[in-house]
Amino acid sequence: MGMQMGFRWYGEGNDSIKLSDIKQIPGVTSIVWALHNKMPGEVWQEEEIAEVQKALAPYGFNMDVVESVNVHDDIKIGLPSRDGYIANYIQTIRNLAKFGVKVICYNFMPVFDWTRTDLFHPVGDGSTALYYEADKIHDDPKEMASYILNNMHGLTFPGWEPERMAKLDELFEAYRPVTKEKLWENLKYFLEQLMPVCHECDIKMAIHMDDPPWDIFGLPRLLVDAESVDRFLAMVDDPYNCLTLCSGSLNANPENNVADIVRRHCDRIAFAHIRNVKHFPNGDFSEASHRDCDGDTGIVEIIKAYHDGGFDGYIRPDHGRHLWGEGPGNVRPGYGLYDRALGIMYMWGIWDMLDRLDAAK
Ligand code: DNO
Ligand code: MN
Repeated sequence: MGMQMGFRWYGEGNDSIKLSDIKQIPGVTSIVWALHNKMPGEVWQEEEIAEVQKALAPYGFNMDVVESVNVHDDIKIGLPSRDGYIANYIQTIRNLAKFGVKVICYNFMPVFDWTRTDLFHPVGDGSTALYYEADKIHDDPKEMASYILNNMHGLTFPGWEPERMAKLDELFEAYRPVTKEKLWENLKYFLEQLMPVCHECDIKMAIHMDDPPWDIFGLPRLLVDAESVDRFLAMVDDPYNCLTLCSGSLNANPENNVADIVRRHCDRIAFAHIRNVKHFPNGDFSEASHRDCDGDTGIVEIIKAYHDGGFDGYIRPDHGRHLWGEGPGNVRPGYGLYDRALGIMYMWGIWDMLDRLDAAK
């Protein structure tokens, strides 16, 4: 069957990109979606899911992949209240199953989702991309939060919403007892409750890699390299406990070899994110076009590893650059139309050629 191509879309009225535009990108069959108005811990109701189904139906897109159903902090911290939130998560899984959802992407990062210092950094050819400047990362999360709020063009990005930032002290206090080992335990507890339901519903849980893949502000991060991926898969050794293997997140650390991880665990990767990253000597990195030589992630080798592994899961271009008039005010950082569409054609180019070579063997 081969890889199944997806495109992340933020929903009617919430994304400037139209489904009719996505329809024109060759080979896209899945819309990667979410109910973005939902707070972590809330149950996703059937009527709300049905709305998305209704929007996708005229275009023939499936809704097989959700990114993300976010995990409530109490589950990550391991508070007694976690059981109630896990019960809600299970109800959401059951509701999603009624609509044929196959994969749920989520992450287990404390407090923050991905972190960058510049959302529209010039790449040098007139386009811009997400950028991480090591020197601009403040040790103090409050300073960091105010830097972010002042430099993100009035945008909020997941985990860094002003309402959450206002409660930063409380959140950090709550996470104080959560060591890295404790966080692993809490992740295990969460997944073990979910697995029987995932089997019943035929839905895979696919954890996203931590981005960037190292501890920040003294908060532990788990999914950071090959060793931690091994540990994660062995910890809950179940075919429904899977990865969202994000090439760019992992490769922010140049030591990580993403193609190796694909070769090792292809059958446990439910969802592949293809993102290219370029490194600079002082620890800075920029996101780049998907073309192999524009970054250091090894995109050709990664796609080849998926192909060799007989990958038939879901894949999507991850963050792209902002091109051809896309910029602050008209595009979600990293989620423009054009560069992701170019990335898809690049992936198909590699994939189709590998198919052809196999057929000629
Ligand atoms: C993905 C990023 C993240 C991701 C979440 C998954 O590449 O854009 O925001 O969606 O971490 O939970
Ligand atoms: Mn990703």
